This record gives sequence, C-alpha cells and structure tokens, in this order.
Amino acid sequence: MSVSIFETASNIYPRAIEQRLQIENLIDPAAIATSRLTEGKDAIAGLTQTPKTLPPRYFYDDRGSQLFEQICELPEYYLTRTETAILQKYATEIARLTGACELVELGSGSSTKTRILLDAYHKLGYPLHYIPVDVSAGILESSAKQLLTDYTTLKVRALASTYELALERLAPTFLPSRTICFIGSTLGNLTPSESDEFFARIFAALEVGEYFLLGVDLQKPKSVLEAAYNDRQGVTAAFNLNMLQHLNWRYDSNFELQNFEHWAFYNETEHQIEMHLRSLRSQTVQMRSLNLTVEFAERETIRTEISRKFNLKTLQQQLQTQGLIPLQTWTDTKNWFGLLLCQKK
Ligand code: AVI
Repeated sequence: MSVSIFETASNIYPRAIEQRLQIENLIDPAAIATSRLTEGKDAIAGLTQTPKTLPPRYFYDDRGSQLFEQICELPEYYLTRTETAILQKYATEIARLTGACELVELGSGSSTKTRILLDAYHKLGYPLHYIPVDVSAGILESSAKQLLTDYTTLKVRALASTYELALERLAPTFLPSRTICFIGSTLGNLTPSESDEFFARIFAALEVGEYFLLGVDLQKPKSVLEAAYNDRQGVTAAFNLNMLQHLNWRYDSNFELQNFEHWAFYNETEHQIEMHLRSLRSQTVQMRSLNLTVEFAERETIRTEISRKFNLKTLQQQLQTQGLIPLQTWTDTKNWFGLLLCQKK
C-alpha cells in the first residue's frame, strides 16, 4: 500500500517541500493484523527458555528512543561521535567513489549522520535522492520535513517499513547508482546467522555495481567497552530497565523495576557486549495479556541485547563471501570504529 501523506495533510507543508516528499507505508493492514495475532510470541519464547532473553526491539518505546539519543551523547559512548568523525573526514571520498546515487538508509531515525553524506554529494553537484527506512512513521515524517527545509533540491521517498520489506520493495532508481547505508553498528545487535541473512537481503536488493555502506564498532580493550555500556550517569541502566516498563504497559505486566538491576559485560570469547537485567530476589511476575507467569530465582538474568564488536579483516572476508566486495575501509586514529564501502559484484 502506498499512501502519500499529502492526501491528508496538504495544507501543512510549503508547496516546494510537498512536491519533493513521498511517504509510503509498506506495513500493509494484513501484516499488521498478523502481527497483532503473533504480538508477544517473541517475549513468551524468550522468557520461557533458559537462560531467559528478550528481543532488543522492546527497548524502543518513546522513552527508550529518547534514552538512546541520550546514550549517543554520553562521554563513555564513543560509537556515535567516532563514526560521525569518520564520516566527516571521508564523506567526499565516499561520494566520489559511488558517484551520483540514490541513498537508502536502513534505520534512519533522526537522519543526523546522513546530513554529512548529503552535504558531500551536494558539494560535488550530484542530485540528492534519499530513501530513509524506519518502522516509526512519526520520526520519518518529522526528520524528512526538516531535511527538505534544509536541502532545497533534495527528494525524499520515506518508507515506513521493516528492513526486510523495504529491501524487497525498492523501486528502480533514476540515478546512475544506489547506495544502501547501514551505519551506527546496528549490525552488532544481530546474531551471526541473522547477519548472514541480512547480507543476503542486501545482495538481493542491489544491482551489480551498486554499493553498501556499513558502519561497525571494532574490537578494543574490555575496559573501554564496558565503560561505554556502564556509564556513570546511569543512562544505559535506565535504558535497559525501561524495557520492563515497556512490557508492563504493552502486556499488562507487573515487573517491579526496583527488583532488577542493569548488568553489562564484555564476553571476550564471543567478542560481544551482553546486556542483562538481573533479578535481585526470587520473584514471580504476571504478564496478564500474554497469559504468562514468569518465575525468577535470585540473581537470575534476562539477556536483553548483544552488541558484537568486529574484526575488520574477518568482516571483510564475510562480506566478500556474500558477494559484497569491500572497496575501501576507513577507521579513526584509534581503530575503534570502521566504515566499509562495498560493491555488489
Ligand atoms: C543500537 N545499537 C547499535 C546500540 C549498541 O551500542 O549496540 C544499542 C545500545 N545498547 C546500549 N547502549 C547502546
């Protein structure tokens, strides 16, 4: 289903912006109905297995998204500012390598880092076509509106969609090429098998010769990593605990937040930060709308997230195996974060 927001809100936007913006909702009513039926199955599966887990998607209610924005500003959370610095330094080189192309961004959020790329393409005189993909139509609309105000030649086709659906439904581009961007090290939140599946979807969505721009957090000393996920202001702890608040609201549950604590550590064997919520006592939680009773032993944990940290060589080989050939890789002076530009062969 394709819905132009201007059918309902044509009076809100200045005409010039109106002509340059299209918002499409790819999450069709049948999919929404199915997801209502299956809603919560992932929480039930995670909380009835040993050890307990919950999917990271439950972090991102409104408060969780705000807390994540705050995390990105924390002194200990080097990821966002390091990736931004790499983009600032090399955006022109990236734009020269890809030439004029349509930019597709998966998980665009507020599109802050995208501006650096748009500026580079603009300076080289390339047309600006941007396709942000996000499950939140609200965020898409507000950030697209802001971008269109600031970039007067930009055209935006925003897709309110899951990554999977958006990658299947990319229309042919009118520009000479296309670059799919997946920055912010969100790849780290996928398991190795989920990453393989994700790369296969990227490969299928691209034409031969088109590009994939990937930003990943790299392996580094444990002390630096653990500080980034145990910040002194306690924002990451609040972000983690907020998942329980979200479940209370979503599934009519009675998690008592003071009965759990945030626990994050670096698993050096798996090269991943693991975030858990640890039960401070033995307790029983009711999740009424899921018809589920969950028993916790004292000190039992729920794993809420993995955040994998990559080795550039291994990742380059993995991408190569999947037909996404790394053309160029950029890092910062400490080798803390990596940006890879790949081309479909
Ligand atoms: C979204 N993702 C890349 C973040 C990360 O670092 O893995 C999520 C996060 N979890 C705790 N802090 C930030």
